[in-house]
Amino acid sequence: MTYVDEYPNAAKLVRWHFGVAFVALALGGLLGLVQALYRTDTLRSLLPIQATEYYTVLTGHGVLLALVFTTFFICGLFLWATTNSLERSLYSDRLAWAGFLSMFVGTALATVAILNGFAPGLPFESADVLYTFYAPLKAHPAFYVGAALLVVGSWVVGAVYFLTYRDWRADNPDARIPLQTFMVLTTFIMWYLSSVGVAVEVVVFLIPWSLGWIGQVDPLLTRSLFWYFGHPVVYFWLLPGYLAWYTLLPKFAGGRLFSDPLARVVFVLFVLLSTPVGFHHQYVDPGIADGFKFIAMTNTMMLLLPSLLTAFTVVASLEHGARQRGGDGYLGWLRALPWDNPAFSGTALAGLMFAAGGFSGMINAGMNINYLIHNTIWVPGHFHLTVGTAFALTAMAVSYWLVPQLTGKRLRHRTLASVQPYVWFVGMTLMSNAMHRGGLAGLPRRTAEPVGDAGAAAFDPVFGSIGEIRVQIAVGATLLVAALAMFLVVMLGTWLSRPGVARLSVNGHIPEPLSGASNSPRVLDNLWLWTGIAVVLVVLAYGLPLWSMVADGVLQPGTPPFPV
Ligand code: HEM
Ligand SMILES: [Cu+2]
Repeated sequence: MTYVDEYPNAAKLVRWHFGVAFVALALGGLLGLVQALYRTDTLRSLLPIQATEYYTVLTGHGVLLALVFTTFFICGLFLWATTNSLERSLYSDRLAWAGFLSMFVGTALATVAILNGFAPGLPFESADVLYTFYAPLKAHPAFYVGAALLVVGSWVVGAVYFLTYRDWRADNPDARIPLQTFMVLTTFIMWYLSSVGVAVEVVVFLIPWSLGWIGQVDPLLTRSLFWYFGHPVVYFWLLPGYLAWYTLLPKFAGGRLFSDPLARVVFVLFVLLSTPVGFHHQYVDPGIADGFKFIAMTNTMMLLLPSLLTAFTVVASLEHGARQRGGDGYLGWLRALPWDNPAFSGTALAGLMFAAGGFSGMINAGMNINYLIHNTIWVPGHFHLTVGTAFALTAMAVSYWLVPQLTGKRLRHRTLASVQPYVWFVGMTLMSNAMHRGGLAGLPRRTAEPVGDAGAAAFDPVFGSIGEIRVQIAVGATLLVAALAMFLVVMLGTWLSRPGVARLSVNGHIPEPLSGASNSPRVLDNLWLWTGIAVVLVVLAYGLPLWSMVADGVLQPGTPPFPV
């Protein structure tokens, strides 16, 4: 039986989540192309925007892709993973719909506020505050209310996972938590813990401020609250990718996951270490003692551990799969993998790009070397490898496998689908590599005019030229948007095709890991314990610095220096 036949209500919910995610992807991707062409001065006179609208485009791109597309896709994917791995229906479809609606209304409000930036004078004015929305940039209240509704909606959908799990636990008192559910719950524990920061920022400070109820806010405090959430949010994007790499990729490769216990350890490490790191985005901010920045750096470097464990486990599973398919030799087995299956190739290429993103991430995290690349275009170069590919390409690849099961329709335009991940990969290699190099030469991020006629000479890449870097960004961006269009054609074609035309060719069964849950220590399933330790770590990393920011009055901008 296909998923949609077994859980028709849940399948409908997941389809709606994915539908909104894909619309956001389409719109956000288009804005991405506009800004890439604009800032590289490619065909600029043909583009429909003015320099003053660059921030509107950039905000739309960042919010629609990094916040809307991700959150909707993740909430939907996790609804599938929970029902599928617990083998039971959701605790309450109503509650899940309520969460979805809150997210949907929030997204609509925020999107309209952003798009108002193109048409001054409309009721929502504008919201050119970028996806890192902290003071002193100020948006129309509709934007902040929208952001709050999006987060609260995700909390409600999250409650459905936990309540469904609670019911399952009552029926299975001694069983181990199924791996996918374990991943969903740990990811959401981290999400609850960290999104409190942005909720406080928005509800307590930014909404009253944008409504004019309070005259000023403390920019350092709102920045710190934002980044308290802003780093863990990247793991909120990444861990669903990990769920796919651990539980689906080995299957796509024709094999089985190497180790379930190792996967559990990795997710627990993320619960513990994701949150007490946010100050690594504030190395250059005054008003935070160096010692706490140093603690954040150390914690960040520790996060390498779960990622390296993942690289090991996933590659080992792939090799196992390839050898099952007859591959042999030291590296010859790589040829035996199903590179023409888009679900496999997309997920695998996304993982490969994540490895590159991990290396540039280590450079971002280093407290001194960060100064070299801070606020240059290196940073978007980094996160287009991570969220922009590790997450986004994995999401697209998984959709090739999952959407047929959610709709009961066979995947259409298969040839288009099988080239799509490669086009994305080549486009991203060009764009991201050029962004990294441009950043090393000092090209700033978030500006429409990085290289005026006179300015180009100010930037001096180690090799090549700024002109060539700009061409690579423009060509890469064009390929990316072409890949995006291909994905959308496949999805629309599949979704709108008549059901029952061809027998569904997907096999939804997920094989048992080589080393199963029973080999892992029971304490790993003790979610209360890990939550407790995570809270203690947050208090240690954030307690004193936050206290020193609020001690002079919560709305007072100045902060006395804190002894190191
Ligand atoms: C579809 C192809 C894409 C293109 C052509 C593209 C292009 C760009 C460019 C050129 C910038 C830098 C602008 C600047 O700093 O001046 C940028 C920023 C950004 N991109 Fe993309 N991108 C794409 C896909 C994605 C995806 C899939 C995501 C996330 C899921 C993403 C997330 C972001 C974010 C968060 C920013 C930063 C916005 C800010 O600084 O506030 N992009 N993109
Ligand atoms: Cu970070």
